[in-house]
Amino acid sequence: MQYEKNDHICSISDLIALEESRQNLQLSFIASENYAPQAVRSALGSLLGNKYAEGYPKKRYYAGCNIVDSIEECTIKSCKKLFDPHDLMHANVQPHSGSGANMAAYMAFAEPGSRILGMHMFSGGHLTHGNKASFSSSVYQALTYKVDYATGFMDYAEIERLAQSYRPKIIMAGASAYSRKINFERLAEIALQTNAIFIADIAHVAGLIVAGLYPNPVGYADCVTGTTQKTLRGPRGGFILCKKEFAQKIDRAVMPGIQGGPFMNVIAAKGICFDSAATQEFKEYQKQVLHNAQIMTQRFKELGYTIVSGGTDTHLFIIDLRPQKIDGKAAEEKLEHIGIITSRSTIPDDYEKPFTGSGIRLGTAAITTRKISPEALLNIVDGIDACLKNGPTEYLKNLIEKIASQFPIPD
Ligand code: DSN
Repeated sequence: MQYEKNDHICSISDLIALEESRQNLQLSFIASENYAPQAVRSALGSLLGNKYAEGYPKKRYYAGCNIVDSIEECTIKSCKKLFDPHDLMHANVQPHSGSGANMAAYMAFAEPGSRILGMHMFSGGHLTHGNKASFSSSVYQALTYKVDYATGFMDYAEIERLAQSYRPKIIMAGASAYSRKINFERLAEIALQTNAIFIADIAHVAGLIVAGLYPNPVGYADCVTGTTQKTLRGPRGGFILCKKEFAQKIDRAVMPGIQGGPFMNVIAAKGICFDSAATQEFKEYQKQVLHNAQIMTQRFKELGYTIVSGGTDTHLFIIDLRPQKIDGKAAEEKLEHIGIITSRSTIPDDYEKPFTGSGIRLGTAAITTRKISPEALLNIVDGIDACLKNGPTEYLKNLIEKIASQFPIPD
């Protein structure tokens, strides 16, 4: 196969060419991935990466920043226009990642040792929402809430009960593997009642929010964190919106709190991403992302698979593979052999560790960028089913390569 790694190749440019080939010939269903357009990639590779600009526009610690100041100001403006049209919030577009954005948000609102309440990883929460392997649990005293195991949906009465008894300084909402709409208004009420700061992490659903297909926490949350590389289809990176009264706390927590110099090339690429997300074309793309996730879950259900929570309101869904008697890691590996790239996932009442997981998570943001047809998507689901049941075959690998070449990654 053209992208198979040869251990004798140690030229980075040759390896980049192989990776390009792999991305073209395989199909990404990783919910946190997308194919960023050429304009975003050009900004990332531009000489803006040469510029040091510690500080914020017009308040830098280096000379020569007048042009990058304008770039950062434009990016902030575009970010606010997308998520905060009523100008309620302050935006910081410097976080290098979503984890960094969450770290800065915690730092702005809570002293080390303070209590935080976030979603348990098996229920779909991110590592930084209080998982014991993350700073969010070693620096803070984290308690996690779980979805209702019977339905797979968030249990707001239970979150309220936990918030009232635990009295956390911060309530964190948002997820990496929860496919349903989140009631941000209800969580804001719980935070208000319990005197907690409410942070909403929209890393996964940001693109759906700007298209009006998912609730926007702006107006409810004290602080919103997000990433640009997932449904937003931009560069790898984070951003934060916070109520204006918290602007200084957030800016200080990002720099000098946890970061030094901002990546000006990435900030420019975020600006391009935000501008492209404001277009009608992007809204149509998001509708299709959602539709494709629904086509896939429907077909998987017809084939007898169990979808956690019974379906999806987003770009992603999790298949509970326990009835198929295959774990997530084994399923991920089998599918990789035929060019279907997924990520193993834990499920709410899992008995496996995250490295194995009892499920797989699939997302449709990347495949929709390739403008996949509904027919091809159904063929892919049938191919996944055949691969999980009977193992990877040359036939299935060729089928996926054929579909990949029919729906190339656009420039
Ligand atoms: N770990 C990422 C994901 O795949 O959802 C989020 O940071």
